[in-house]
Amino acid sequence: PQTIHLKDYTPFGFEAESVELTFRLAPTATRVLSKIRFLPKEGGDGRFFLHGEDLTLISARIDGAPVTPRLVEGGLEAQVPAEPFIWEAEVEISPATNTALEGLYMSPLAREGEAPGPGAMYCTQCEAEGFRKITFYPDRPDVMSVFTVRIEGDAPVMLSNGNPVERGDGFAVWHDPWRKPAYLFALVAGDLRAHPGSFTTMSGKEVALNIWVRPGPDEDKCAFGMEALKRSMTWDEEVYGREYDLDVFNIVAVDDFNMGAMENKGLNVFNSSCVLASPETSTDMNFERIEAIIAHEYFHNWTGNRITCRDWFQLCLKEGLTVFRDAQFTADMRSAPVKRISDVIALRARQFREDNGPLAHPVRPESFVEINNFYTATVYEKGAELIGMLKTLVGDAAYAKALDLYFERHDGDAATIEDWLKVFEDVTGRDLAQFKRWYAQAGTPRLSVTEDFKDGTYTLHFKQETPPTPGQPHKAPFVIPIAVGLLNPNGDEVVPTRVLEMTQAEQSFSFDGLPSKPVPSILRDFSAPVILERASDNTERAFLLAHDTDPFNKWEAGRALAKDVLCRMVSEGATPDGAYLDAALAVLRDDGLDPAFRALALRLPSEDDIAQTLFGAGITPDPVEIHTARETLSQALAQHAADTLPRIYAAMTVEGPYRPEAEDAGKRDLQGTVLGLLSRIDGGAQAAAQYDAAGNMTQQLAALSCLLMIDKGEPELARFYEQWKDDRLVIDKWFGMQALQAPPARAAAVTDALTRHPDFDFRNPNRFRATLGSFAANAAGFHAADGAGYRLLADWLIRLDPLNPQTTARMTTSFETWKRYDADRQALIEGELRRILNTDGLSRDTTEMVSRILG
Ligand code: BAL
Ligand code: ZN
Repeated sequence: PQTIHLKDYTPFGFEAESVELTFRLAPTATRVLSKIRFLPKEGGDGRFFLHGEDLTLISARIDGAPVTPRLVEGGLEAQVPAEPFIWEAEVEISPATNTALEGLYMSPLAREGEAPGPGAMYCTQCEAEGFRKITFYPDRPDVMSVFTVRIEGDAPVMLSNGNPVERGDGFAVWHDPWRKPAYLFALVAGDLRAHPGSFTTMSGKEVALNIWVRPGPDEDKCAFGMEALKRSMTWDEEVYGREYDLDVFNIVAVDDFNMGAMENKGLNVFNSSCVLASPETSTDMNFERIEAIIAHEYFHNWTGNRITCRDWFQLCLKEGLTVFRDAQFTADMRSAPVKRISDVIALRARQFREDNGPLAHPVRPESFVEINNFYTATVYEKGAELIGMLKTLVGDAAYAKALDLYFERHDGDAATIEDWLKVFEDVTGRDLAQFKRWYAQAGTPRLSVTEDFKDGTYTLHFKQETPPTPGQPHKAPFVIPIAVGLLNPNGDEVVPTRVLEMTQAEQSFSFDGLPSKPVPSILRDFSAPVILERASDNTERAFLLAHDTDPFNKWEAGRALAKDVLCRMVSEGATPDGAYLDAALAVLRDDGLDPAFRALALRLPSEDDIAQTLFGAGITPDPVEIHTARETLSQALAQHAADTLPRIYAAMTVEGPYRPEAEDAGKRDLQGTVLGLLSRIDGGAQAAAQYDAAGNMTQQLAALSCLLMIDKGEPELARFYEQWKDDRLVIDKWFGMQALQAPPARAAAVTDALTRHPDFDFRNPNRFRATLGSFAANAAGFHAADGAGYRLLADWLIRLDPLNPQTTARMTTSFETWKRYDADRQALIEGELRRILNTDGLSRDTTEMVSRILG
């Protein structure tokens, strides 16, 4: 397959002034007619190439005269006039058999060889390169045009981007006045019901809002999403001054979707798991995630749609910024420290893992084979961290000015990272050349620090080092904003937070006039995505856990303590550490702390996190031993806190009807954590009682999870299935928790049995991820020494690949950590990776991923 390089970027030689599309919908023979006015650009090379995949060309015309274009790899070429001209084409496509879920497809997927059911809807997904499966087109984000779309068919609801123009018997016409790239095109048609709403923008314009779902129980699950949308619209006006720009904003929920959601202009399409919510069927975590994703997609209207990307190498331009904006929104709606801590946990679990393995790549990659493989934690989450660092470095006021300038200068553009950084340079006068390295160099910097104290002066000596990553053996130093505060030994803060700007490979910073040697709190609020290395001891960690005024570092101290204890239990056979147990108990009992914070502080580092840490310290991790150590420490904490658990459990009971608000959710979270500990000493009695009494999914699922954790819960699992068998999103949870929580020795067998369940449709990405993805996250089960887990996952990846390459390729990342493990496990994994790679007809997506993982 062909590798595409950033350095080879050349503009398209033609403007697409206007696009008219007509869809004549039919499940296996949809006709798409396109009429596009192209203008040759000055200095263009005149080569007229249009992308196209899986299309049957029926006819083509230029300025009304029939032409026969040359069909070439990935599209077509034609001789065109040197003057503006009209290109017309008619193609045929088959949405009903499109299981890849890119381009135009139908959901629910029809059974093989059968026609789609009467409730099936037409739906599109065009980012990144799905539009070329709809018609021949310059399918690249820097080609922007004004689209008019006519949909012909018998569906009661037919939607596209922009504003509705006309609706008649068997047709609907939509016009989007905003120029956009083809990846933001969308069409939806089917028997859908609207949950309506409305919003008055800051300039007084009325916008009609709708969340569209299939008729039935989903209709009652839209209210929360609608309110979240309105909150997002208000927030973007108040915080970024961004107003919505169409008469309507539509969201559609679809069950078969490769991603979480998609920001198509005026017509967002959502994976139903990321928009539908009710207290009975959704957990607090689901509610929070739905609110964040609705905000994310809505915020893309400005950061992504009004200002888009010049090419796919610039993906982080819209994604990093939009993730940063949705995190700010969640922090404002809920608890800022809890949001920050949760984000850092996720960053370390996904991005640090990626950055420290064979798939490491820069936030702005320089080459790719398949762009779908670069919708990664690095582009998204590390991309957002870069925005956060930039804001820390320039300050809030300059950040706000730079954003205003960005919107003013680049509205309507397909922009680059250079454009983005230039607005900051112009506003602040800073040279950001060194900062730009964050976009170009992969890998997580290791920031080590030593200290000395003499005559009232305390000095921190920092050293940064970034390990080699694929294709990048040597790294130049980064600019690292290091937020530091100092505490007196009595626990008072003696120096409040100050941002040190490190630019050299080694650099020292001093603080004068101190009465005694302070305790440092370094990298407050996780001010940079680095691994901080500092010789510390558990006394100091316990001190910071008790006294740090920075909530992030307070939590971080507890986490470092737990991690140290767990790593010593695994590598030295140590027993659970008394200092840790005392510190954890103190947090549990501290009613002055936010319950959500306490829940986070009591959660032990994940097994994967411990494996990564041990590997970083030169120790080969054994997943089963790590699992055992984590279980042992949890058990010890349960016994240590036994007298306190019932009081906290009772105190965290939320009275009154369910509300998804952060305050109530935090209490339920802590109650769930306590229930986990209680279950280890009461044999699951309290969990069984909670299961029976639960009036919402958060408590029902928490109780079931506790029972599974102690290898009980068979009857509850059966009852759960009976209760929810008609709700596919809840049944995803049922699949997921069994695969995730199966005891390691049985995990592969349990998962294998789940894949034989009549409800396991592996073509549905949510079900596939819920089952196989959860299994791969069951670290000790997946890495069972006999290799059964590796074999099971590889079998299913090989099976899914011909139907859905995108989801298959994404799931190969379960193998990305393979080089951490012992020689036997490495050999087993390598065998499976080679088996996948040698599969006849393997997709470009999966071929690229597996080749990169193998290295
Ligand atoms: N643009 C793909 C989905 C998202 O990041 O919003
Ligand atoms: Zn996004």
